Amino acid sequence: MKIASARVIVTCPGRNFVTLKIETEDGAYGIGDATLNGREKAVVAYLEDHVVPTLIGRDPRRIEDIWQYLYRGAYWRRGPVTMRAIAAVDTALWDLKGKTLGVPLYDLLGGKSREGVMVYGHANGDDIEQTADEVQRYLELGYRAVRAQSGVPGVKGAYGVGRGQMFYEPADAALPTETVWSTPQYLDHAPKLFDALRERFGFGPHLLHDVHHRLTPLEAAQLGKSLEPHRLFWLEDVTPAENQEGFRLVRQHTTTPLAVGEIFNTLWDCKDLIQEQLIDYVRATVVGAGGLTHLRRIADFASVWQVRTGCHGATDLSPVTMGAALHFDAWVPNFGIQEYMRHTPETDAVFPHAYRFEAGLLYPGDAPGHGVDIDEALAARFPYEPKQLPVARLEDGTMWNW
Ligand code: CS2
Ligand code: MG
Repeated sequence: MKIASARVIVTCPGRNFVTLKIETEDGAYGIGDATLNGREKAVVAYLEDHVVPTLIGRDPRRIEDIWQYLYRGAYWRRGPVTMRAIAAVDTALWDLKGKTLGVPLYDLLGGKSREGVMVYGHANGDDIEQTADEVQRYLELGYRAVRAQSGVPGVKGAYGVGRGQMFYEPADAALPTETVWSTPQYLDHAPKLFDALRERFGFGPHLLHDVHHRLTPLEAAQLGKSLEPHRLFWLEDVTPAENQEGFRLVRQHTTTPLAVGEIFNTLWDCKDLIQEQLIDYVRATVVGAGGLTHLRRIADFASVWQVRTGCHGATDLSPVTMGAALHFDAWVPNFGIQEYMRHTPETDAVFPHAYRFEAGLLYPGDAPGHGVDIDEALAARFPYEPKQLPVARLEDGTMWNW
C-alpha cells in the first residue's frame, strides 16, 4: 500500500477549516484536521511545501514511523504550526487504517472503555442573569456539565461572551479586535456568578469556568480559593502555563480542580505540571498535540499521576478533530470530560459525521476510521475568509493575554 496523493482543502462554512486528505494508489483515503485559528495559511504552507512531498510513495500503515519522521526528522521540533501539520497527517493515517481494516478508531486504540462521553457546553451571557438563563437552556437540552462565562461590569469584551447564542466564535475580524481587561473587576465578579448559579441550580450539574490565561499565579490562587465553596468541575487556564512551575503557587493555595492545555503541542509542555500533580485535567486534543499518536502518549503519562483528559473542543477545531477525539475519549482509561461547542449547520453539512449527541453524552458512532468525511464540492463553495483572534489590553493600554 502506498500514498499516492495528499491534498490540503481550505474551506470557510462560517469559519475557516484546513483539512488534509491522504489517498492511496487504490483510492482509499483518510482525512485529518490542520486548523490553527487565525493562522490557517501558515499550516497550509507548512503542509504543502514541506510535508506533502515527503509522503508520496510511503506506506500509510506505518503511522508511528511517519510520525517520528515528521517530528524528529524536521530538526525544528514542536510549536503550533509544526504539530498541527503532524496532527493532520497522523489523524488521516489512523482514519485510513480504520477504513481499510473496516474498524472504528476506538477499536484500533484498544476498544471502548465507555459507551458515551460526557461533554460540557458553553453558557455565555452579558451579565449573571443572562448566563444563568443560558445554563438553564443547556440543562434542558440534557447537558450534565456546563461552562459558565459572564460579562464583567466595566470590562469591554470580557473573554467568552459571545455574539450569538449557542455558537460562540472569537475570531471575528481580519485584523484583531481590541478588548479591555480589568483583573480587579473580574476577581470581584466571578464568585458572584457562581453564587447565583449554585443558588439557582444547586450542586447537581457540573459547572466549569475558563479564565483564559488572564491572571498571575497569586491572583489565580486567590480566585481558586474564592471559588472553593462552589465546587467547580474545573477552573481552566488560570495563568499562562509557559512557566509550569508557576502552578505550584496556585496549587498550594487552593483545592479547586485545575485544567490546562488547549494550547499545548506536546508532552513537553505539561511534563512538570503532570508529574508534580499541579493540575487535574490536561486539555490537549488531537489537532493541537500532534494527532492521536502523541495525544495517546500524553494521556498514558498523565494516567500515572491520576491526571484526566479534557479535550479542547471549541468551534475552531473541525468536526474531524471532534470525531477523532470522541474515539480517543471512548477508549482512554483516564477520561475526564470532552468540550463540545456546537458547529453551525453549514459546518456540519461540509463535514458529514457519525457522532451524535444524546442526553449530555456524545457517541463516536461505529463507522470505520473516525467517522467524519468532507464534502469537497460543498467545501469549495465556502472560500477562505481572513479572520484573527482578538487581543486584550489593560485599562491603561498595556498589552495583556487575550
Ligand atoms: C477556549 C477557546 O474552548 C475554550 O476553552 O479557550 O474558545 C479558545 O479561545 C479558542 O479555541 C481560540 O481559538
Ligand atoms: Mg479555554
